[in-house]
Amino acid sequence: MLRFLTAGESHGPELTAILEGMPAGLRLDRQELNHQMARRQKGYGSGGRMKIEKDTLQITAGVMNGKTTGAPIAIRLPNLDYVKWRDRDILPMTIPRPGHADLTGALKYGYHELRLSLERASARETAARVAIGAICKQLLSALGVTIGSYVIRIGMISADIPASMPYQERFNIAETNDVRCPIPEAAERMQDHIRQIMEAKDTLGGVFEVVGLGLPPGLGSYVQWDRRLDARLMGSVGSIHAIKGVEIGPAFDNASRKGSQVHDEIFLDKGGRLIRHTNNSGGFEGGITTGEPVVVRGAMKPISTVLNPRRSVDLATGEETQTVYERSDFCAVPRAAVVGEAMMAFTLADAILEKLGGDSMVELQPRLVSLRQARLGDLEMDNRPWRFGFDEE
Ligand code: EPS
Repeated sequence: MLRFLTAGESHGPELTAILEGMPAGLRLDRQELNHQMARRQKGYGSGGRMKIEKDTLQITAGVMNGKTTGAPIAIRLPNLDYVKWRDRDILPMTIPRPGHADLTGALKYGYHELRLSLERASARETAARVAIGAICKQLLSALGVTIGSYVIRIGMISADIPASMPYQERFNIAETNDVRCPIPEAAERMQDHIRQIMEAKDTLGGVFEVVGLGLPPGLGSYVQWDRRLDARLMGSVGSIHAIKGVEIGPAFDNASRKGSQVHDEIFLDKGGRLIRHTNNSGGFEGGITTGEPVVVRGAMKPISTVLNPRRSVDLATGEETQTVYERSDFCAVPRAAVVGEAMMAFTLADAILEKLGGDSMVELQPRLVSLRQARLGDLEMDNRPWRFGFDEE
């Protein structure tokens, strides 16, 4: 239902994004859109670039007088760093940096200059994704869905988050510190860890958690591999730069536990609602939302650009040598969490539109209200023996 494309080089004039499939009649709050852009720019461990950029959206199509029209939405995000690159001789780049796309890009596209890989493979592109995600978030918000994130690990330091801590509280506290950690004591240790790694001229990765609240049950499907919404979410969060592992809920912990400890038992509350007291499934059964919070974790590798030179080969001279440092970040996990929100927002908005159809908000909203809920009254059973009746002529 929803599609998006981005274009733009890291140090080129601008990033461009097109989002197609948004229903008509969604009022967009521009201040809130730019607030989302600013959230992606904050995070301890960033390099110098974030002091240069001030990402502000320009919407040039698909929105008229503050409301979506149903037409493709076009977004421009200027790169303020471009002025330093235009009209300047660029030094040749011939030594591929391990972990970056320098070598794979040159192999794939037959480049004679490695910077061409860097320019498009750069995580600068995530600014465009956050712009797309910010619009999707406003659609979700109009449908009662909230998305938030927080960091649960930076390098060796992990935050021990009590299971009873409400998600909204985790989001709120994460917003108050520059490592996006919901446990202030762990946040301080994460900051120290990043400070030490910067002094050691090295980099760090980590793990963030993105959560969707207020989703109706019944989004996604098990009937075909590419309709499983948990898999679609893993793909979209896993497509973020430097994300090398994704799990739904505590999937890797669940793998070492017994089934009786993992599966979320079903209870009936006094109002006839089918409820769970745990959410080890991360909000999915059979690739379909249960109505519990949707929880996705992303594992980010350490930033590939390391101040300490790494061994590599100069492709121009054929000599084994060392990498040359390019300005970069030291740890980008707090910022990647915000990008994770954007990718979740896009994927869930797509799934909701798939369920509700509708070209306009006026059509969508009543359909949302009429969706079947996890309630006894919505699940009438035949409750009598029956036979398979396949047509086997
Ligand atoms: C990036 C390298 C750095 C980051 C950049 C991603 O940029 P530069 O090479 O200009 O210092 O700051 O991220 C952004 C510009 C951004 O907006 O997030 C990389 O190599 O991926």
